[in-house]
Amino acid sequence: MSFPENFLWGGATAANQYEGGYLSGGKGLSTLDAITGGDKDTPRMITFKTKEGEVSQVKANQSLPEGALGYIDSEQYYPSHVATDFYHHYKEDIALFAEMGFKCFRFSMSWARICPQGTEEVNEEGLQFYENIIDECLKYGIEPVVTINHFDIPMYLADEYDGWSNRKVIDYFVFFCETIFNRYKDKVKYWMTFNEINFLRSWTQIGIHSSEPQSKYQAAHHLFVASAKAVELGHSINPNFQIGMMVAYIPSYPMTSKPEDVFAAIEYNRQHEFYMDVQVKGYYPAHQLKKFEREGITIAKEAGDDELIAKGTVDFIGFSYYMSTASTVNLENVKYIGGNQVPAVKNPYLTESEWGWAVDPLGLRISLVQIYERYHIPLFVVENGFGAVDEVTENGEIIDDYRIDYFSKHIQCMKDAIELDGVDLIGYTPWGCIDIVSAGTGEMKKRYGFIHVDMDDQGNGTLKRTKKKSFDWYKEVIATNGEQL
Ligand code: P53
Repeated sequence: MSFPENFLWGGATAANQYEGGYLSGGKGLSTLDAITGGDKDTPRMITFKTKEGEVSQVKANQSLPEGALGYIDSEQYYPSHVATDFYHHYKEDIALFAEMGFKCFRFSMSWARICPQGTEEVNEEGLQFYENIIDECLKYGIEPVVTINHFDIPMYLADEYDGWSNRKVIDYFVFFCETIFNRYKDKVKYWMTFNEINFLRSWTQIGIHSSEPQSKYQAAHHLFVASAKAVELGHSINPNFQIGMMVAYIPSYPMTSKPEDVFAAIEYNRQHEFYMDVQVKGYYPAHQLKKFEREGITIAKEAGDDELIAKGTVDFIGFSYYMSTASTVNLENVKYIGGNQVPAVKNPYLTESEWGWAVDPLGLRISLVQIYERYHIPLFVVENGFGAVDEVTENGEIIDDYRIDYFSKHIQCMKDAIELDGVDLIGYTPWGCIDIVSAGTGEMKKRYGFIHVDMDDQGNGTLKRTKKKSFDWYKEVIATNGEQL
């Protein structure tokens, strides 16, 4: 058998895209609670109040005026407020995961549910909510895999501290980690600090008002220090903890064999390798320091930061893989495709999803090989999947053969990476194993799940759960430990 016997088959979600209950049980506001819905053509917006008290909005990836405060506008629709209501459906949902045979379930803890302001005041009801989820998982022998922070920050820390640009936020984050490590130390073994740390750059995600590279990299430094401290602390609380980093891995191929294109791909790939280098090797890579020098970026460090980063390296690399891209210096002839954060160069050998994400199963094997041979620590594919519009037939079925096709090809490539390349892969958690709100577009229409949830882009729906065709397919994959695809 190619997949190891204890391989962690499962699924993945994130609090703000799934839970809802945005003010229930003592939860404080998170930045993402002030981000509107949208679709392919309508960008998500941040609603806020200026220092002068005026209500305004900007695109979710843009900067905010200094002193602007996140604001919930009753005229707008915010998908995080109900999402697909895991808050009230967790027992039903985890029972469905168990029915599929999940060995693990990756979810994130909302910082603002546990520390409503992000500071050192703890909300017991929030802690209990996650304990219920964990207990429900353990009841079925499902290993909880916790993302400590997934794409948001308590609103108070954004409003009062300018989020991660402020060093004080490191202490608050470490306090949050200490709280959950202590509480769940005998129940949770697998942790990841920050989701897709290489994408953290906006008010939405890290609470910073400016979008200048200087602010972004200063905040990244604080995230690195916080993560390193969390890793050290976690290991001191329970030496069996496996604490990982999490990166969005989008490998870029040279468009041609022209050496300049090859170099362009190297430069593109450094964007994610930088974050892995710091968190796995424990130091800033030379090319990044040179880039800072060239671009006039100065990172304010405190004495001891470099040592902390060197000591607090992670136990495994969790990464998301959805697509690859291509790099070239001849930009005038290329076509651009969706991509999520930035337009991506179209690779003429690949087709794309409706949202313009290139479908490239071999790219997953390429990623596994590239990452493993660079870092030599265990890998965990913690996100992968196909966002698509699902049609519900007249008799209520969802025949998602396109999703089955996507997954079977990707799983085959993971198998090859284990069997033929010797990669140490510990698990696989397809994204949005049950339908949840899209992070990029804020819509429900872009679905990833094995389980359909009746909910639309305006927040209408019964929230009823229905198994898609892929549900039984994935159940069989897990039952045969990846032999039957
Ligand atoms: P949605 C961009 C590119 C690759 C992964 O994305 C990304 C993003 C940011 O949107 O994010 C991860 O929902 C992220 C999840 C997200 C998932 O990809 O835009 O960790 O929160 O839902 C899929 O289709």
